[in-house]
Amino acid sequence: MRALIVVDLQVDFCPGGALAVPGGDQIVDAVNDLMPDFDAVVLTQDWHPHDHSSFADAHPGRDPYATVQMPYGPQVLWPRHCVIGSPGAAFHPGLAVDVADLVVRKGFRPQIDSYSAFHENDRTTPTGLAGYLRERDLRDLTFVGLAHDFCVAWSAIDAARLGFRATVIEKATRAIDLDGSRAAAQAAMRAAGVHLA
Ligand code: VGL
Ligand code: ZN
Repeated sequence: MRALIVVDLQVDFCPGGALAVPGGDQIVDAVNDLMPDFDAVVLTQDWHPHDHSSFADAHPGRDPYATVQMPYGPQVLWPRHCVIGSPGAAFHPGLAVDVADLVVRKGFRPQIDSYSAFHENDRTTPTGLAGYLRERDLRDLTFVGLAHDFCVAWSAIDAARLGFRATVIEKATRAIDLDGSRAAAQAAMRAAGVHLA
């Protein structure tokens, strides 16, 4: 059985948002059109407390997009985005959210970020999504959404490592592309056995 995993298609990641991904809103129609082809649709939602440790303004003297060392490893500092309950944390208004079976929120623990839909950035604390998918026998996963080079890539790589079949439909994603992160993410996905379609 096949699931479509729609990653972080939220207002703050679209043009005009706090952490806008170029062209982020251009994929909404393509994502909606894919939904009927799957046995299940899962949405992920980046969902941060207002003082989340991934925000640059929680690190006095640091600029957005700098990298700092956290107890769990390197962390890019982001502009404040997807604050719990804020308009920017809402799904893009054109997204067919009613079709979704499950919404997975991530990044809600103040001290740790969570790019992947499966694990927080320590790469061990689970979100529970793997158990949900296995229990429903959804073994073949297709990833779309934002951002290609962060949350989509980390999710697809984790899925492959966890034994799922993982595909990314690249035309239904857009990248932040920070210092070549798009090409690096593509290489890492290929190395992990993710299919790039
Ligand atoms: C994301 C940076 C920070 C993403 C989320 O959805 O790719 N990127 N939070
Ligand atoms: Zn975030």
